[in-house]
Amino acid sequence: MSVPREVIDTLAAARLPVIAGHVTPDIDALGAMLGLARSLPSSEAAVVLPSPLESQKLQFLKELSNGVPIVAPERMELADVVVVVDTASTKRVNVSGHWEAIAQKLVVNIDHHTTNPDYGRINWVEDNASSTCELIWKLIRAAGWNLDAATAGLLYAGIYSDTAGFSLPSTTADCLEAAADLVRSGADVDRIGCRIARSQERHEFDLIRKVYHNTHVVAEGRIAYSTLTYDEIASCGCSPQDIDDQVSIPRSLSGIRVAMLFSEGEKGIIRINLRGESGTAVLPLAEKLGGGGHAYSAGVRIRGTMDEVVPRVLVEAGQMLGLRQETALF
Ligand SMILES: [Mn+2]
Repeated sequence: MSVPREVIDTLAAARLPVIAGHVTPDIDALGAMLGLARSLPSSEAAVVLPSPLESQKLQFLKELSNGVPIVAPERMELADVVVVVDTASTKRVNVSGHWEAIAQKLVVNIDHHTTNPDYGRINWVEDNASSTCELIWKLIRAAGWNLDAATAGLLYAGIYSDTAGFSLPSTTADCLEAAADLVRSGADVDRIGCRIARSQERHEFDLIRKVYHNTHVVAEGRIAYSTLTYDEIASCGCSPQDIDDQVSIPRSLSGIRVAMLFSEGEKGIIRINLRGESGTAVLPLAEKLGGGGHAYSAGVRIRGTMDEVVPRVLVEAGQMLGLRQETALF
C-alpha cells in the first residue's frame, strides 16, 4: 500500500501539528511521535505526553529527539491537526482529557494494529507493517521530508523493538529495506541496540528475576505464563511503565504456543500481554476478553485480582487451543 496522498497533503499543510500516541508509550509509539515531529515541514510540530516518562528504557529516545517540544494542554487547543500514531483505539489515546479532548479536531490516524477501527478523520492503517515507525519512514520518503541521523535513529529503534530485534514474522523484506535506509541515513545501530537490549537497570533486572521465578508452564507445555503483582512491581523499585516486553521470558520456552504476562501495574487492574508462537493467533483471545492488538501480539486489561483473572484467562486460552477437558491448566 502506498502512502495516501491525503495524509501527505494534510501533514504538509499543517501549521500547528501536535502528535499523540498511546497510554504507557512504548519505543515504537515514542519513536514514531518524535521522529514524525522532527521531519514534518512545520517548525511548530510538537508531541504531547500528559505524564512524564518514568521508564529508563525510553529516555534515550528523548535524548535522540534533540529538543522536540512536549506541549501543554493549552497548545493542544490551538492544534490545527492532531496526528495519533500507533494507537489501536480511541480509549488508548494518551492526551489529557482523553479522546473527547481531540474528537472534534482534524485527527490523522497512523497505525499498524489490525483492530484499529479507523477512528480518525483521515486514516492510514497498514496491519502488515512491522511497526508504526516503518510507516513514518515510508511517509517521510514518499513526501520528501528531511530525514537526518537523529530521526533515523528514532525510527530504527521503533522497528527494532516492535520486531523483537528483527526476529518476528513481521520482519518483512520491506521492513528490512526501511531499516537499511535508516542505517544509511545515520541510525546508530550499536548505540540503539545497546540501549534497548543491553542496558538493564538493577531494578529492571530484579523485575525480570521475578518474571522467571513466577513463570508457570501448563497445558502440557503449550501455555507459559508469568505474573507480577502490584506489590512485587513496587518491591523491585519499578513503576507500571517498566512493564514492557517481559512476556518474552515465558515466550522464550521451547514448544509453547501461547505466552502470557499478567501484571498489576495499577492496583485491581490486571494487564495481560499475549503472544502466540508457531502460528497461534492470540488476537481472538484478546478480543474475546475485551482487548486488541495484532494477530500474534495482543493485550487486554481486566479488572480484578490476580487470583481471579489468571484462572479465567487460562480457561479461555485452553478453549482457544482446543485442549481436551482433562488437560491440566493449573
Ligand atoms: Mn507498534
